[in-house]
Amino acid sequence: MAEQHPEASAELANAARLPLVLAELLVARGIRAPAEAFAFLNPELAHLHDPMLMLGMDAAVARLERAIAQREPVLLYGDYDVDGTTAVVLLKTAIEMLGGVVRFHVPHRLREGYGLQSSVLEAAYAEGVRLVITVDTGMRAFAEAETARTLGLDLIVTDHHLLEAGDAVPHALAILNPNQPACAYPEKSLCGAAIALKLAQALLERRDPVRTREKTLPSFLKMAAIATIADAVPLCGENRTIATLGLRELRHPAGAGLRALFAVAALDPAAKALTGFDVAFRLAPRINAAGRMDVASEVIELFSTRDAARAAELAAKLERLNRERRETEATALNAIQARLANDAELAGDRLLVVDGDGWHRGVIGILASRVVERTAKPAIVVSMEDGVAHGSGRSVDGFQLLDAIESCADLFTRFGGHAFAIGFAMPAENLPELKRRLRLYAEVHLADREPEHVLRIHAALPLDRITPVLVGWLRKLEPLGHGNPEPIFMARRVRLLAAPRIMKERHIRLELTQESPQPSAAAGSTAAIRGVGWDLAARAASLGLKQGSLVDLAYRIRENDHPVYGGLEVEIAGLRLHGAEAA
Ligand SMILES: [Mn+2]
Repeated sequence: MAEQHPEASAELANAARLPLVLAELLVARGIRAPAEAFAFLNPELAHLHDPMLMLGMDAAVARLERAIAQREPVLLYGDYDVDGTTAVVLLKTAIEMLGGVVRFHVPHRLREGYGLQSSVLEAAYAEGVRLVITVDTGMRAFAEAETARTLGLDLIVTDHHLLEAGDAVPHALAILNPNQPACAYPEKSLCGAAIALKLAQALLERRDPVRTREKTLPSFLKMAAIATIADAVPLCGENRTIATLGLRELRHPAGAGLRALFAVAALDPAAKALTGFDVAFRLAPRINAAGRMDVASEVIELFSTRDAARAAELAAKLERLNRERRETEATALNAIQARLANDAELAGDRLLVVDGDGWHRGVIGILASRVVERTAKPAIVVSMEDGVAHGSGRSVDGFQLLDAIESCADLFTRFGGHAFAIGFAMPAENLPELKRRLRLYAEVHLADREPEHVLRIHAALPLDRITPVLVGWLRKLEPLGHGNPEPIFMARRVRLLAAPRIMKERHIRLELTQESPQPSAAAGSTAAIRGVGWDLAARAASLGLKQGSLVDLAYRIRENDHPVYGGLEVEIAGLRLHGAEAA
């Protein structure tokens, strides 16, 4: 069970007049005061921080205003993922709205790779560009920043990636990154597109504060919300404001690109409000597919075009690329599974490093995530291609993967990332040495830690307390995601009113009722509620579940919108026979 603060929860529930279970969930998110709770549950524009609080913002705005006034071409240099491409779209739109001239470059993932490239800066200079703004990249582009300085190009870096050890930053006219120690900006975990949003906000507010607050800013929040959810930054603080208000704006997409993308993803936000889940699992993969499999610049065209036919064409291409990506991913994942099943030494490692020839570099990050999900261990997937090893890694809670990688810095030609996700490139012959060192590193840093698929229970909630009113309150926690997880509840002493019904040989359906919490209390049987357990048929059989069995459940609340048997139900995340705690 997650850490409990019963007094703080009861106090908050009383003071803010909230259901106790909601107060418990808020306290678990570090919220103690009623005003904080109110702000969390009711995000509004006024919660966005003043962009001028960000270190470097003054200088960045002044230079950009000069460029706009003189119609000097500005080069936006992005990254190829959702965060990087939406960041380009955001700034491009803002600068063009103010009358400026924009060019953009998003590197080709395979041909150019991650990060700023000196050759692109040189070409831009030759074409008359004197101002370059990076988005979602640039924090470690020391050599390229030097190229810019030598050429006489002004460079503004906007990025959220962590600083190099020792806090050194590249030489630039301004660096917007709240992770700099000297930056007093209150929200440290903005994604790249949100930092671009803050720069756009600063520019627009200086031109017309009222119109910006009322009209422009809300429309910019759409793109920033997609990136905030897709980039898996914690959905609290300013990120929550951006995500919530942006999702709300997405109900009425004005642009041809978003409309076309919704159509291929079979989403209709006007009919059914978008959730964080929709963005993370239906929109983001399609946007990302462009950068993974081909050219991310088409995403920028998609979100910039006013031509519905062109937008439909580009969205259809994303759809095709996403399907290709899924197939590529499945093939490689099968190969990895086979490797782990057949290589006991590898499977026993605390930090997994799996390599293969020619695995598509666009999907190695997703593959690493899948391996982490299945093994509960940090994992790095390496693709070998033409003598170069490209790696992408994902971590587990409490293990700083970037630190592990930094301890091997001399092996890489390029590396970077953050606590949970890293990427690198190095000569293929360095791989055995990397594996050797990481194995030692993991022995020291992951020694006292057994991989476990922990089911985190957030609050106790007997089934008879699930009501439409409570569910209405819980809905105010949306958008759910990283840092603001969907609550998992615990109910003890739940009675099966019938034997489990098996569906497709794998799943179960249950008819449940909550017994009184204490065995001694009068048997007050309450209304029945349906339960569904995906892939739990074998578990139910091994527990010998039958009509009358008494169980403890971990569950999520679901609203089934089926016209006949719709209503509230529980999705079972885990179950055991009541009284089996000690087992
Ligand atoms: Mn990013």
